[in-house]
Amino acid sequence: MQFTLEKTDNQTSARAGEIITDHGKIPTPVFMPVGTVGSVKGIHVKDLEEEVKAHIILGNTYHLYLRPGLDVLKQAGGLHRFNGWNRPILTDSGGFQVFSLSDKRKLSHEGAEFRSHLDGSKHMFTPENVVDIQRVIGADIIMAFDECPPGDSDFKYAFQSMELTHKWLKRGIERFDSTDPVYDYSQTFFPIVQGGSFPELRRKSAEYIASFNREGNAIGGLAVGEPEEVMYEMVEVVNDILPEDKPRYLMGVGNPVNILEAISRGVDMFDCVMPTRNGRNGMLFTSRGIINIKNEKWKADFSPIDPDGHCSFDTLYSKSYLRHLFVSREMLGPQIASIHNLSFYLWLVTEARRQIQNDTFAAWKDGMVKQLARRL
Ligand code: PRF
Repeated sequence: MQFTLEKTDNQTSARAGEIITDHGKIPTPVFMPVGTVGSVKGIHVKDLEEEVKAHIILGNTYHLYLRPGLDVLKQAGGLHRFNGWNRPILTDSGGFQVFSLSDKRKLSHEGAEFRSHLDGSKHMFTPENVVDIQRVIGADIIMAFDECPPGDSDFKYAFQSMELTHKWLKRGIERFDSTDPVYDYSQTFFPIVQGGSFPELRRKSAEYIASFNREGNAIGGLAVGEPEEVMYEMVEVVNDILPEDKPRYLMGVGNPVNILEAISRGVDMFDCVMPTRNGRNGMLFTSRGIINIKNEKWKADFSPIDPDGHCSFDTLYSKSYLRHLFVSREMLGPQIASIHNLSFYLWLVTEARRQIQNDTFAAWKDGMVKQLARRL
C-alpha cells in the first residue's frame, strides 16, 4: 500500500490524498460503506461501483469468520472473489463486534473468548488469530485487535484497556510481519489508538501507535457515547501526534457533520452503518438537510427524491413514490434509500476533497454544517 498526501488545507488540518492498493486507488478523504457479512445490505456490487461510486468497502472479521467461515472463503479465493467486489476491502478485527454482539464474552490477556450470536458455539479471538483470519478473508487492509472501552469509562478502566490494546498490538504486528498473504496481492496492517476520553491517555496511545510507523493508523474508541465535543478534542490530540504522511482512519464515524468536522481535524478515512441502517428506516441525508421519507408531508410530493443528488435514482423516482414503497413495506424502498444515502456520503467526501484542493474547504464546510443538520 502507498499513500500520497497531495494537499493540506491552508486554514484547517484537512488533507487530500490518495491510497494505492493492489485492488486500485482510493482518493482521500474517503467513506467506506459497511458490508458486515460481505455484502453492503441490499446493494449489488454493480450499484456500489456505478451509483454509490464507492472506492473501498468494509467487512467484519467476526461475522465472516462465523459465517460463511474460513473454509468457504479460502475455497472461494478470498472475499473479493466470493462477493464480486474487485476494489479494495478493509476488515475490522472483530474485537468491537465481539463486545457488542456475542454472548458471554470473557476477556483475558490472551484474547477474547465468546459465544456466537448465531448458534451459541464457543470461540476465541486473539491478536494473532484475527490477523490469520483477516489474511484468509483477503482484506487489503487488516485491523489490529483492540478493546474499545465504553464512552463513559473512568480513567482507570480506560488506562488498563489501553495497555491491553498496546500489548495486543505488539503481538498482532509480530504475527502480521512473520506471515505472508494467502492470495496473490499484498495486505497491510493498521494499528488502533485507544485511550477513552482522556487527552493524556490519547497522547500516550498515539505516540505508541506512531512508533510502529505502519502504512496507516486508526483512531478507535470514539462515537461510543461521549459528547461530540470530546470526540473532536480527542481527534485533535491524536492527529497532532500521528504521522502526517500516513492515512488516518476514524472508526465507526459518523453523521455527515461529524465527518466534515473530523476531516477538518485531519482524518482521511471513515466508515459507519448510519447511511445504510438509517436509510433502511426511511431517513435520507441530503445536502439541504434530513428527510424522513415516511412522513405524511411527502404523500403527494412528486419532486425528485433529491434534485441535487448524485445517483440516478435521485431523479428517476419521486419522494411520493419512495414514500409509497416504504409505507407498503416494499423491499425496493430500503434499497433505494440505502443507495441514495451512500452516494450522498461519497459525494460529501469527494466534494470535501475538491474543496481542500481549491483552498475553499473551511468556508464550504461551515456552510454545509448549517445545512446538513436541518430537518426538511
Ligand atoms: N475498534 C474497532 N472497531 C471499531 C471501533 C473501535 O474502537 C469503533 C468505535 N467507534 C467502531 N468500530 N476495532
